[in-house]
Amino acid sequence: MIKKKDTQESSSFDKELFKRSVLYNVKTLYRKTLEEATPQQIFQAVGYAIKDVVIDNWLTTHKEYDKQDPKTVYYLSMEFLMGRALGNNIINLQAYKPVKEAMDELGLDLNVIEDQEPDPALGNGGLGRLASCFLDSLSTLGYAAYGCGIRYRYGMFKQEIRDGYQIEVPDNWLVDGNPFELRRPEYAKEVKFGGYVNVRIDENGRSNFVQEGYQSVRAIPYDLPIVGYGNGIVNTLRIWDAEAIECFHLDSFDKGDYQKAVEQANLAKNIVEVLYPNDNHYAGKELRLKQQYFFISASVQEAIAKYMRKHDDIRKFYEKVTFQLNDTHPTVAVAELMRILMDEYYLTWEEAWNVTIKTCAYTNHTIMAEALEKWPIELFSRLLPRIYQIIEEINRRFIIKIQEMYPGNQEKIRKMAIIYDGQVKMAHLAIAAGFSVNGVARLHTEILKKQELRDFYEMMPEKFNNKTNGITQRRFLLHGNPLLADWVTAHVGSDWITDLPKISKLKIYADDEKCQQEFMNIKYQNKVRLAQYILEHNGIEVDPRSIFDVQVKRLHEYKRQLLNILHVMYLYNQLKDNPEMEFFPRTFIFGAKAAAGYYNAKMTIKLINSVADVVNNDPVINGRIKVVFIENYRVSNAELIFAAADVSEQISTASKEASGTGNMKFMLNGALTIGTMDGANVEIVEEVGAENAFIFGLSSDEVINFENNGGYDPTEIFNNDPDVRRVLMQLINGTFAPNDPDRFRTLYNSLLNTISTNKADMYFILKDFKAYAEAQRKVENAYRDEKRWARSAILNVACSGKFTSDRTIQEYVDELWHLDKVVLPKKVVGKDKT
Ligand code: GPV
Repeated sequence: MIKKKDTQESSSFDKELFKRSVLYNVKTLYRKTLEEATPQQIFQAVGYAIKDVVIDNWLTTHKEYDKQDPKTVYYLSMEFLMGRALGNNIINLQAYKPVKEAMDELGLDLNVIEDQEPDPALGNGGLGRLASCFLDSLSTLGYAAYGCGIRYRYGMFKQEIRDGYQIEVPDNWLVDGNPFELRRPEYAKEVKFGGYVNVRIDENGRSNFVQEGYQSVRAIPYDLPIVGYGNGIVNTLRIWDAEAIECFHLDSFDKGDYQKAVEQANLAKNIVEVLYPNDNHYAGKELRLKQQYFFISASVQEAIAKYMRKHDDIRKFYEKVTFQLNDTHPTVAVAELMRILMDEYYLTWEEAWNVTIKTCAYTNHTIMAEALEKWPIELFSRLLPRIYQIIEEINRRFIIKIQEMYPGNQEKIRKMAIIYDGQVKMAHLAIAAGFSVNGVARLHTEILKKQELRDFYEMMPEKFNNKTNGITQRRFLLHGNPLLADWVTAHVGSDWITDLPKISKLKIYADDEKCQQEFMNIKYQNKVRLAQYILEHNGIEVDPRSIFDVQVKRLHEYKRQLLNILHVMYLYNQLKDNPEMEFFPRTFIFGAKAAAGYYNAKMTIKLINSVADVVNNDPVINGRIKVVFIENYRVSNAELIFAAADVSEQISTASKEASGTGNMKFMLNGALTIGTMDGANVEIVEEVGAENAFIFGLSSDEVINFENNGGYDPTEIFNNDPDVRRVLMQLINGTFAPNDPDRFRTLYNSLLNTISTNKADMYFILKDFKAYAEAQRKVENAYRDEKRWARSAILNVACSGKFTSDRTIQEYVDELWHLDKVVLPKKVVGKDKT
């Protein structure tokens, strides 16, 4: 039975006013009529019209914050992978339908207009996207929050595929201007680098540490509005740009000044130039540390200045402010806070420490060893002399604490010191100087406690806690999959938009045949939509009746795209041997960017495209297997892809994926997971039931066991399994590279050769191959039973309630941040401009 159709929209949006505003903007911005304007210009005009509506709520929100003085979280992050703002802002203003109508009436297509917006891609992958989901939830739940980050001139590179290889193209996302940003020069801050520390006696006779002989840049904030869903709350994402500090007049500089001025101008230009495109990997570049200190110093300075505008006792800073560190990247914040408290507010070490340790909290996002940030002392102390001095003192005191707890135990100091072996260890600093250490899924947190951070957990168990990640259903269902969103609302009402667990009411429809058909029909339409995108962008025709089997995420060996494509090769061999065998047509869809310097990752992309060339064009296969690599995977096309997926590939080596969040987006859109017991997959299966997913492979305990005992020997599998051997030989016999049979030898070596690499198959691909192939057979059989499949898919949607970032944020608030809920006076809620 279908319930009454809830309206998902506020009725207060003034459509006529909005239309006039768009026309006015086209005129004043471009001196054009609508007919003359380019699509990009129309986007800008619509963007400014929406910003106009948002601005009023933004003002009201901050007036109210001023009145109510709520505690505020500063989410400090090198990355915010926001995705497009226009559609999301319209959704959260509850104005999608009137805006769409307004556009129709002006003869415009809202989808086309949305497509003009460049994806703000100020992040790599999961970590940056999580930060963006968190901001959406903070506003929607009504908590005062700032996201603080960097306004990179170039975000994540654009990926082009040429001849099957990835080419990186600069992402000049600001060329046409960003209608949503607001430059705030009145909040500019100076940030100092280099020089040396001196002791000076000030006018009050106090001896003071001062940095001298430094270079500095001016940090200028740009504010982006973060619109809450239907509640009138607008928080701020503050991203910092760098400008040169003018310190000389052209007629009065000597040679030294000129040199310095040029250097400072270069420093400013370089600092915010580009996002480092490494995911889960630390490269140790000096410029990266400069970026970190740049945005942290500016953000901490401003947080303190803002606090002091309303309060007089800096010693109680922590009562009103929390700094959440998104991984170790912003960890210099603890030392910068200490510096300002001591050097500028004259707090004693003990007083400053008491504030710092109650203000800062750290989230760990990986156990991958190569991601751990360790800066050489030489570099660190040269670039940040005063900050280094403070970290030395934090370290000295921390070691005393270790010794008190473990007298005479040198081993503990070796393993836990913040500065050791010529390096500054940022994770150790973050753990020692904060009140909380959290992992991002239950399994991940347990591994942190038992393995990676075991010594710290034993010493300070009270700091450790779990916050399983989540995603925003506003972007990834309401905006990304309007057909399914409307269907869900028609059946269970619209509460799920702000209360996702309510979506569990769908369970009663899982066995309803009519609902099953409706669901499969919506999925089919979404597959048609994606097939069109693939045809337009890849020139490949895919059959929307085939199983859409999707792996989209950063390319990384631990995520095992290689396992997926090796399995495709295996299926191809089977069909070639036995063309008449029963086989349900399947489209294998990949999307992934590889870090520019990551050879194996880039060769995996080439392999996927090479397999695609052969398989897609083989008449024996006759379209039963299609392989598609979607170019330039990013937030905007992700929304189309999740909506169209039947199968969600979550096949990381168990223990390696801290949480994963794509897994949740697929589930919310009714895809079934094929995956390992890793990260949040564990909790997904717990919610939906093992019978509605396809779980395979080694457990994290088994993987960790092998690792602790020197790995395993893949040659045995190679020797005894002819299917595996055949696939591996095809990597080096030219099957997919006829002109260059050695092209994929490095990939082959990574799986087998213990000579050229010191460990073979570090990610247990061969070890898990058989189990994966078996799980894939189960997928195929399950899909043949359409009713059963639809039932499972509906149950995936219905059981996704736990994985909203609203739940995650509420846990952070309740257990760590203790923010005050802000409610706006009734009359402004959902109201647009007057
Ligand atoms: I550290 N993550 C990421 O995207 N980039 C990084 O540099 C690091 C972690 C990811 C993890 O790999 C995911 O498992 C996790 O879901 C995500 O962070 C958010 O916590």
